[in-house]
Amino acid sequence: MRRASSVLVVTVGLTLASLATPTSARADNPETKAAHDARMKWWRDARFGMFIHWGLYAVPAGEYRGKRYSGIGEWIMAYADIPRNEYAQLAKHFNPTKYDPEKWVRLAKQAGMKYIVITSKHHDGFCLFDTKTTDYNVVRATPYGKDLLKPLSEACKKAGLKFCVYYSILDWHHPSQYIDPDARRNAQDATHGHGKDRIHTEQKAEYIRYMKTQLKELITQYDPAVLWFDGEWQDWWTEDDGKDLYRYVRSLKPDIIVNNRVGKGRKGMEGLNKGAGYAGDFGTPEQQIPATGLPGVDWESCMTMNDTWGYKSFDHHWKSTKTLVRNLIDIASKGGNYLLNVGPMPTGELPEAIVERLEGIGRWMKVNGEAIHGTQASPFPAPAWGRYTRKKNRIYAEVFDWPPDGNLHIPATETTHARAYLLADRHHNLKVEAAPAGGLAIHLPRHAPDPIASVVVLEFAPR
Ligand code: FHN
Repeated sequence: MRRASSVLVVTVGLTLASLATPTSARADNPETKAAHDARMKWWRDARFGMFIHWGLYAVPAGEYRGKRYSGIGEWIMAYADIPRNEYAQLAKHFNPTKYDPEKWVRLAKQAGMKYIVITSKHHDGFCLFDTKTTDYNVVRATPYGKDLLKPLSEACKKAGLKFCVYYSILDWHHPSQYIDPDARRNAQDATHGHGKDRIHTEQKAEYIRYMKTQLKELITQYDPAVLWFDGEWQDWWTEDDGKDLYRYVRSLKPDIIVNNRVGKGRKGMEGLNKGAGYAGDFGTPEQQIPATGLPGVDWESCMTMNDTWGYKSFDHHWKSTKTLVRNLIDIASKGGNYLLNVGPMPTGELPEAIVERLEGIGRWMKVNGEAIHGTQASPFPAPAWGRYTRKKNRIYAEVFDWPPDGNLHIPATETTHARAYLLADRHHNLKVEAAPAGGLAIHLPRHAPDPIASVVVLEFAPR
């Protein structure tokens, strides 16, 4: 019996995107493909992670001095044009006494998430961790007075999830940076020139030292598995700066994984690299899913559950659990990871709408998780009725629209197969036969076991 992969070889016209080629920890010692694959393995198998945007911006929650802002919650300092010292006063009101990292980790794990990425410092420069570099941190500046990352990193470790941190290169609080006066004066957008951020050139080296000190604290104190950089778009940050920072963090922790926002590789919100050789280990599409799989490219779509990353009290535009599960399936079918965001409240609680969705995703994943975790991209183009993923000698057909005639057509090139069954009913074999038009026809029961997506497994005898 030939291996399933040879049985199911289908040439599909894919637009080969730029390949994200690994950048080594040391310029003179390129990482081998085998070493890179070993470093990326847990991340590729994970397929699904939790993004957490949390910080002082949760206090105004999208509203400031009686005005509500339509933009993303964590940009309130920009949208409300709040001077940095006035914004820093929010720290006095940040007291998440109901913070329960064990509960967050439990929710993530039961949802099938294998890693958690939390903002250690967003663009506002406020640090959620115990840092010696600035008093502008949760331990020194808030009534809460305790490190937020430490208990979360410990809860992740206990539960077997990877703890990861987001870190913004852009820092609106740091004295080295400012808004371009012309950009500010002429700002037509709601951000008052933020996004056109400048640095006092003579202070850039000092700021990079500041970042490296904080990154060393993050790596040595919390042992993150991924460093998720962001805020790299301003002109004063270069690809060489990114390569230097990439090598620096990998010199501290050689097996750490770093996204492509450490440098200047990404093409805007599409998130994939403009070409080869840019720093970073994976592409970062934001609020979108690539149209097709991208052979040879590691990528992760980061997306929100409503319309904001940081908590907003009046953003109730929640995606349904069905949409969130089908996004996960679509992304996995293309060989990517899904980084799904939650925005905690200033109390330390997660909005009930988020908890409900995580629990709903968990109910689907409890039955069907094996069709996501550890899978590779579909060997076929996406069918109209759903998606495919694959793992070893199995093809998983995630059926969104149950076929009215009860026949599911799979374009397998050979008809030799072991068996077919529903993940929701593993012990009942389904009838499989060669389809007149080629491929296989699997005879399904009358009703779909799950209205979100029902998974049919086509299992080929291992070679
Ligand atoms: O400006 C940030 C934004 O606040 C948020 O953190 C997203 C999440 O990927 N990244 C930037 C926008 O691309």
